[in-house]
Amino acid sequence: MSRTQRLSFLAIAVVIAIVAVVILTTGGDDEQEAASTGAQPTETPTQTTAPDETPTETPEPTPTPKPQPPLVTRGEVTKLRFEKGDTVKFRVRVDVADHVHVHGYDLMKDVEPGKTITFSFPADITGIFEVELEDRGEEIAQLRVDP
Ligand SMILES: [Cu+2]
Repeated sequence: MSRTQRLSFLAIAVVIAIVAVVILTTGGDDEQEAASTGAQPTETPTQTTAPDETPTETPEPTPTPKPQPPLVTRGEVTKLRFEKGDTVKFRVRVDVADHVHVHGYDLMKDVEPGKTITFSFPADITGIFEVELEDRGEEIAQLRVDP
């Protein structure tokens, strides 16, 4: 009988183990479903991986502000120096409405108070030129183009 009892215990233990495994497995499935439900949000972070590419593009615009052309304002004569063949590029922001006149190149642009305008043109004339607020006759920058 003792062997039979041991066999019975073994059988019971096996059954319990099987049941436990089944329950755990079923529970595991539920968790996996929950996990797969969570896997959808996990796909969202995967989409975040795509936006990660966007932040990768974001550093590209970030360097763009770095090479911002020099900003010319009133109060001091900004020295702008380029070499022939360069692209002369600078910005102007003043607190008055006027016309910005680049002598030598004879370029003129209207400027509004507080608004930034940008000049960009090829440095094909060497020399030192005045950049002025035309109406005021006020020099705001000195453009120098070396050979
Ligand atoms: Cu002028």
